[in-house]
Amino acid sequence: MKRYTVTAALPYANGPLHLGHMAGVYLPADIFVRFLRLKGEDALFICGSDEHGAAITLRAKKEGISPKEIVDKYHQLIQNSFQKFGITFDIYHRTSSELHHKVSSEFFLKLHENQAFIEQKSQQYFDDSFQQFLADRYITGTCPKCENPSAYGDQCEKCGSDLSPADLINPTSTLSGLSPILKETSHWYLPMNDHEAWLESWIQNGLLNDLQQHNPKEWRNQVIGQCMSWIKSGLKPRAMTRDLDWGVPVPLPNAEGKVLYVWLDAPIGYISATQAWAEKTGKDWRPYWKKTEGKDTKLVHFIGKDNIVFHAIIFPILLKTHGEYILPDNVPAYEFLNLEGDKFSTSRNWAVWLHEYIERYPTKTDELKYVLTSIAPESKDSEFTWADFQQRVNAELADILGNFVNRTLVLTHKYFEGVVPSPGDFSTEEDIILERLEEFEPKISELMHAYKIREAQQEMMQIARLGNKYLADEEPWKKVKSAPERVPTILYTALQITRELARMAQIFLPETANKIYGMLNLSGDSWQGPLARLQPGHTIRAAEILFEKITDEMVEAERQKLQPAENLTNTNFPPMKELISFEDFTKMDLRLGKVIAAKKMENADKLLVLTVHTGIDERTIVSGIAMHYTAEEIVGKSVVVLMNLAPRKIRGVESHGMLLMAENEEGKLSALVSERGFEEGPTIS
Ligand code: B3M
Ligand code: ZN
Repeated sequence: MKRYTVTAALPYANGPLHLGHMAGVYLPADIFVRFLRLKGEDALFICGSDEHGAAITLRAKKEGISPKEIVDKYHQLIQNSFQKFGITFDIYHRTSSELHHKVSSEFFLKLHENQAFIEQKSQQYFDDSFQQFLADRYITGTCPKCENPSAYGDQCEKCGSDLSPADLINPTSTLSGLSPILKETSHWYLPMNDHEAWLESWIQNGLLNDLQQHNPKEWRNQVIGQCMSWIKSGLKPRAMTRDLDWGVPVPLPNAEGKVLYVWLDAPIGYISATQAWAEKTGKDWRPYWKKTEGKDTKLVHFIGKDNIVFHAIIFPILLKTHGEYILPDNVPAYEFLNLEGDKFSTSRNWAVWLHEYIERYPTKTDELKYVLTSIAPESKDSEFTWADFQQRVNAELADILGNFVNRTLVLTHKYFEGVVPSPGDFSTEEDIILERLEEFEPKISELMHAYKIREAQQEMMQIARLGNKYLADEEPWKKVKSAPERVPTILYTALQITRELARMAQIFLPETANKIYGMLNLSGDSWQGPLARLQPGHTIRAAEILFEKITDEMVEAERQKLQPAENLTNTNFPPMKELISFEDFTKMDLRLGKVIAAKKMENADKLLVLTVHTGIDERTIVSGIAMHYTAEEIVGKSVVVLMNLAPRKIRGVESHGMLLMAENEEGKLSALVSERGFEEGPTIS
């Protein structure tokens, strides 16, 4: 028996889960664990909420409640969704727990004792108005690599580059919208550059101290590729602490106001969760993590591709430097799932939320599991659409799997009163089928061990296809008249196919497998050893429909729900300018005026020379709006005029004031015009 510690990335407790999360982490991890358990392996499945870091505090600020309230709210919601969707964690823990704080502080101290860190002073961005240092998501600016104007201090989501605040062009505080100042602070850095040599040999060849640790052929190409490109471009020291008041406090003297970097404490969360599980169940946690007690334990991290560096480089450095822990055996990382032609986005509300799906379709969890596994982004990004969901459920689950099982059971009742018949002589075809049935389990096991879960599910569907074709070829409903002696053998064979289908379906479609076992009047089969046959004389139960067809109405309704929310946080807009006082504002004399004449400025594409009637005078204003209005269009318009702007000569013409315009997302200007019924001249207040 092998021992496995299987982890699934700890979701940030800052929002609900959507289908992208499920397809690319939790569902494949759950299928893998269900597989191991049925194989009789000792598999522990660990997860929990990631409750620290800027992801949480920024969300709290946005919702106007405390970080604690945020994590309490979303921890509950996420945990519930997992449970209702049938994700079978042995424990779903949380990093705000006392135990986690204790475990991660001790881990940090041990690293500190082993000289894992370098303490270093540096100048870092600081928001003076909020009195806070600006790390990670607290700062945005232009990405130096792709010029995305809204890159974060830790990462550019557009080009995927890993950044530090100092890399950003035009850095801006996300707290105040102001440009930050620089201020000295001191932090503990992990000199990742010192670890390049062993990491390279371990990741590429599975070797550590010349000992084989894992088989590099089992690792996904993208994971090895991403790690090697990090290492090749040179690892840099990375700060492992932050100036924040939310997180695990740095357990050292003179570290007030400092907490552990969320990516230091979160993976340690896997260990603290294991300890919490052990406390609850009275088991020993150490064999699942420690080198001495768990030498042969396989540690497997299921993650999304944006977490590769943390699980395949940083956490292994920490585990190795700590000294007592095993390193991961594999880090199966998933690419991204898109939704109806666009990226999933929480801020734009472009998502199908898991808890809402479960609420609307509580009896259709297997349908969703099946589709998400069919399109799992194992080697490249993939896409979920409701039309594809309908197609796969109707044409595959209902028409093939459901149809085959239903026909088999209904006919057994019809012809043999629900009792498994005794077969006569098998045809060559049937001999081949019964032999083939023995081949699915080893094939699917092999695919599962290679983390090819999508293909493994297809293999399971082959059993249903085989059965469906067999019945269609044999037509027992006709043979009952033309060759009645064949019918017992046909249904006996079809029932064996049904049982093997249920056995394999247990990992992918647990509800469906349960239903089939219920109908077969059995309670399930392990994956150890060959298939046990249904014996003649065994009574089965009534047949029920496994899958209802997905209607066009459901597809339409779901598509309608996908209306992106009004986007108030559009990151294409420039950030707000510096605050001004009310006194500053009242200095402006704003009035309604009417443009009574206009002409283009010679040799200037953008400028119009306007004559504006303001109520107290007629004045000349040079305005840069020629790309948006022709002279003819602007004449007669009522406009808002800034009256007391100091006169300025523009191309030789003196301009007295300014027209106020509004600019849209594409940079198109339009005049702020008056409501009807106002005369020109009054002051605007
Ligand atoms: N909380 C999830 C994410 O990056 C992050 C994973 C932590 S795993 C230790 O979306
Ligand atoms: Zn970029």
